[in-house]
Amino acid sequence: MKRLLALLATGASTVGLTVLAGPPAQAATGCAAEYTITNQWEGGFQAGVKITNLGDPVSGWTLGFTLPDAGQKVVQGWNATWSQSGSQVTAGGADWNRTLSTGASTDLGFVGSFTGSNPAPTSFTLNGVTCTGSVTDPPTDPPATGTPTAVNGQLHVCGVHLCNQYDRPVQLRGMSTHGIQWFGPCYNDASLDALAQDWKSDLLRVAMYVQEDGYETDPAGFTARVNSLVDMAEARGMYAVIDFHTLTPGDPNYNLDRAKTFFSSVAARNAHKKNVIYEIANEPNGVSWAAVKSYAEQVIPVIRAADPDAVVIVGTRGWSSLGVSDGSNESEVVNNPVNATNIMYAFHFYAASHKDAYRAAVNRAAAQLPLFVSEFGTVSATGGGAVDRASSVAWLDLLDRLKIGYANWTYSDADEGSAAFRPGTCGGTDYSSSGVLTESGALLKSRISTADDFPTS
Ligand code: IDC
Repeated sequence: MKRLLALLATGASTVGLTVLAGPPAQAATGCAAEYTITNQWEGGFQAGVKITNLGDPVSGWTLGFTLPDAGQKVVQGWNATWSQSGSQVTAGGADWNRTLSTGASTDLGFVGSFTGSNPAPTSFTLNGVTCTGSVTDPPTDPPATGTPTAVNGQLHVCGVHLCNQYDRPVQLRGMSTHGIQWFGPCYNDASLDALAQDWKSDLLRVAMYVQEDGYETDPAGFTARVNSLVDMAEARGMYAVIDFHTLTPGDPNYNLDRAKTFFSSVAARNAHKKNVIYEIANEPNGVSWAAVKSYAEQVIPVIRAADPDAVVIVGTRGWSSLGVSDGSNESEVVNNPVNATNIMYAFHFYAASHKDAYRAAVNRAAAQLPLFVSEFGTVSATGGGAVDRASSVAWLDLLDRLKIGYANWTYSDADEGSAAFRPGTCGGTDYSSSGVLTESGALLKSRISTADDFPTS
């Protein structure tokens, strides 16, 4: 709305015009549509339409609107099947954005022509229902100066590193949620303020289990919850790793259709954000690298279609051990990499279980593959037991030296050694005092909160 008001005040040309359908403060029902003329020239223009489903989940949709001037025509559109009859325009969902969960958005657009004036349509329908909802404008104000996302901006893979907007390598250090189906109360404004401000965390990994009472039981609800955590991280200047937390069964192809549906939705909804990294399969296990690679090569294009520039993390064989836990090693990936750019490979470890042989593999692999430690624990691979301080410190020193980013399991109050908070913490409001931390939490907070080294030139 800010942009529309500014435009009316200056009487500028219609380029950049944004019209929100429906009164902005109205209760969210059904759908919202945001129409933006992104470019205009003599007799022609380009427009984008962002639609947000504010009603029940849909598995197919048709957008309808009227072009107000008789001379306005859709010439060619994208991200939907477009047609026009008289002044009525319809756009039907494409394969990859046909499913829209509650709260999900997708962006489509077209090149048009006009003969007289080029006014914006004023009313939109989604599956016949008039869109009266309002969407919050995507944040246009950059996050507070000095936050990880403000300094680094959109990330990309450069060689074996993760690079920032200055094309310089950065190491992101942060925490992973526990399963959001179990520990939802741990992720609120107070806990995320503590993570961003006290811990000075660069990232929040959002672990969305697919099984174990996770995504498969309520796709729309979990998609909305993930999106809201992405927003909460963004508001605090942190990156968000969207983790499709497959674990049992270990073959990610079991969840291939769910992954396509989920990622088409979250990628379209978050495409304009700079803080999102997609992790497409937490820990493949009991499955060949070839099967994991095949899965990745089907899911990555779905993400790219909606969000072309985001970094994607691919899980590896043997619970994301680069195959080491299955008696293999990184050469299976080096010799047969995923056919995609701007990707990293996941390496996970639990310090009390995985020691020198695993560190040696990471040390070797880091010279050849972009690695991201999207999950690790200071304890045993069960997630419980005692903190192995010596092994944890050896690992963290190695990751610092190699500039490999990491997320620690877990920012939760689970009753297990890997949790950062003592049991019961999430029932209260204090996430900051040292008394709420476990041994693992205290160690990680002390490591993560040291000054970042983010080059800016
Ligand atoms: C563990 C949790 C535990 C839960 C279990 C089964 O800590 O509370 O009961 O999962 O869902 C992983 C997995 C991660 C595991 C963790 C510890 O990615 O889901 O969490 N771990 O076992 N890989 C290696 C260890």
